[in-house]
Amino acid sequence: MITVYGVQLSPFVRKVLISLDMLELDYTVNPVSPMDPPAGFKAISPLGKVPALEDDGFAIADSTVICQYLDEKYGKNQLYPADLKARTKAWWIEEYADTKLAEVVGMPLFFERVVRPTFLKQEINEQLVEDNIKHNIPPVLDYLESAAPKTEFVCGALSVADISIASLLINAAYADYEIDSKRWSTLSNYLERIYQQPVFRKYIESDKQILQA
Ligand SMILES: N[C@@H](CCC(=O)N[C@@H](CS)C(=O)NCC(=O)O)C(=O)O
Repeated sequence: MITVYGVQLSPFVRKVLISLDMLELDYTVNPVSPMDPPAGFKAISPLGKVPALEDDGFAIADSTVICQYLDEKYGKNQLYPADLKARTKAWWIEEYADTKLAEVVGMPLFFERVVRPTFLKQEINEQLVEDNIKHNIPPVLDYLESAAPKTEFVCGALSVADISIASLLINAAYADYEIDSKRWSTLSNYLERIYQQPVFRKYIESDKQILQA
């Protein structure tokens, strides 16, 4: 029995949920908010962050650790390709997304424009958002434009590399940030291909319902 701890609007939680769907595994979600975790949550997630996952009592935290565990235990290299060079590329893109891309689309964009007003009922620091959009996001998208494939996905078939990038950039879209499809055309087309995948469409649909509610 697999339980995922975390809310699906978190890009790291969404990454794990989509990975579980790719592996066609059954799971339940315990919608723990990292802002109000239940007592004892640190026993499952020592840093107090989401996602965490429990598999028959075996608890692990961090989306990358979780995805690697799931692919090793249940996958046949669906999340990380078998070929070493392709797998290494997936590790790098996943790392870049979860650190650098998350840094520019997490707190100074999605948190400010969505979490702050919707869930915390606080004012948005729009100046901080605008500065971030002007100065910090473009170099990251420039790099992703150079790394995005013109056809298919980063490692050929859909892998954790694509899931990591798209899970974060979906949140940028929810925060009303539209990627300039002329300046970043390869990236825009690549993202569209990912969003059309059934595993993504399912979560995009349910995210919409959560955000509307
Ligand atoms: N590297 C972690 C990052 C997880 C993360 O930062 N989660 C955020 C929610 S999107 C969180 O729990 N933040 C609460 C905190 O930093 O205390 C992963 O890949 O799982």
